Amino acid sequence: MASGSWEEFFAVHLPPTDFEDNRTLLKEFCERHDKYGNKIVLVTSGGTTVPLEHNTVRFVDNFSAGTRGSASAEYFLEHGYAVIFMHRQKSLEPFTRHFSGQKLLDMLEIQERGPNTTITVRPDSVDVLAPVLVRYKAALAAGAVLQVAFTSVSEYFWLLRAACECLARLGPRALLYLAAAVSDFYIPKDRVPTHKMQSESGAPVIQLQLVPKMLAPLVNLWVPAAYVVSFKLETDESLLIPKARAALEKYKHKMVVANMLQSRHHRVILVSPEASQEIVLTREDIHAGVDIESAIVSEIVRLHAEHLAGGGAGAALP
Ligand code: PAZ
Repeated sequence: MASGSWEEFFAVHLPPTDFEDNRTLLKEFCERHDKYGNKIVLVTSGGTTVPLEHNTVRFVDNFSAGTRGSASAEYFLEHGYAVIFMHRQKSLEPFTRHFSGQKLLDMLEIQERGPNTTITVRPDSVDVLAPVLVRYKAALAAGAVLQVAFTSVSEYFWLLRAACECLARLGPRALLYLAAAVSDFYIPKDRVPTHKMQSESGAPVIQLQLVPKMLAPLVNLWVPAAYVVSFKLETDESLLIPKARAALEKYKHKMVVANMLQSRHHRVILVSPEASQEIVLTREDIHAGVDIESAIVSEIVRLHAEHLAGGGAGAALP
């Protein structure tokens, strides 16, 4: 087993404590939707942490709030996909993302009449709440969403591999939409202290190591027939497209959605081996609250359908 390889990562890092429960849920979900010939998308969302202690008080984190993943999950449901939403614990989730902070409480009114207290939705909030509630209840009734959560990078990888192993049975009907911001660096298990680091010991020297690239086994071994879309985030525009193209060349998957940190919510570039296509929201779109994920997901759904119609061989951007 090569040092720094993905095999070594799984050999060294133990699965999370709730792993078997999640694996059972993933298996049941995939078997059920496979039986009906449904398409399933795995949406990964939010950022992974790198713990600095085994009993974790402190960790390295990243910026991702799960905006992209949670919005995309809703649009995939609208397109008839069953959705595995694999997200960072406490990051944004489909449907509830519309009511973060105190928004939901502000939509409610309370009438306190002794034991007959009633809570109602403010009349001016019904139009906001009702459409989201209708879509949420429909997804629930159809059993169309399964949510599983991770926190650390190792929990993410264990869940990712388990989800892939369950999705493999769907062949090309499985779509992977890997929008999570996964740490490129971590601290190997044997160099992580058990207990909270103490300041009396002086300033700690922390040496990070490269995380193995899981896209390679994912594309080649775990879900070889699936339609795989990865994401690439950069802060230096000159690196964005070259790095997206390099990833496609290296891993041979179907698409990279390239985005810049500063503009990610109104501009992305869909890069495929054959072409690239920019999606940009206008000022009016942004003002009207249009989600860029609506256009991203529509285009990916179109390409996935072409891919399926072509027997899983490949489909080109316009
Ligand atoms: O979660 P968010 O909406 O704030 O950000 C989305 C994103 C930038 C994390 C995503 O679009 C993305 O690029 N993910 C991959 C990041 C990476 O290069 O690892």
